[in-house]
Amino acid sequence: MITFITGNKHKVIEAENIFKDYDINLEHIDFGYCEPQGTLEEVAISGAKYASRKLDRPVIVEDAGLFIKALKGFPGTYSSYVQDTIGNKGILKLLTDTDNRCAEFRSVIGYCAPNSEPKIFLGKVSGEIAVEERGNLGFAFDPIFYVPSEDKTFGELTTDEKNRFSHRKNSLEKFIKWYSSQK
Ligand code: ITT
Repeated sequence: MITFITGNKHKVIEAENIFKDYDINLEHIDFGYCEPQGTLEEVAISGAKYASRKLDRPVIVEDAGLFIKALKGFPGTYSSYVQDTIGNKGILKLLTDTDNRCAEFRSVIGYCAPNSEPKIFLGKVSGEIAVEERGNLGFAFDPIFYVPSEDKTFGELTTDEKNRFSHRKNSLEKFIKWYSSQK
């Protein structure tokens, strides 16, 4: 059994959909842990270690972010704050008249068991920032994250479709491969 620590129910839905193809039981707990300001990797490492010790069980945590090239990686590690403040409309405004709309979603999974040190797994997906919000599926930045190969935003993809190639799919798959090889 692995416990996914997150306050984000959309992440849980996506993770459950990915784990169902594997022989690993996943439970979910919304257990607040203090996130230091730092890189995605630092946040995932400290969160996983803290939660595994507090709850005395193996856990995964995830820290994710949207990195926009023309904004030199912003909002990156500030993604939660930016989503809660200026939101998608604010991001679109920052990119008015910007030709280079390349962006990347990153997800870092931190895994830790009570008596071991944390391990991290990075997943990425490339895309572009759309010129307007499209679709009402997914969550947060999904309606402005456009995937050219699909000609759709993440907001227009079902969970199954997003899970074919998302940053979360890539990080969780790396984790699952490593975890399964440990058994
Ligand atoms: P935790 O409890 O797991 O920390 P969170 O929602 O705070 O949940 P993060 O800090 O990892 O998640 O994410 C930073 C921001 O990026 C936050 O506003 C998320 O909603 C958003 N985000 C993360 N993954 C996303 C995805 O797949 N699609 C759209 N937005 C995403």
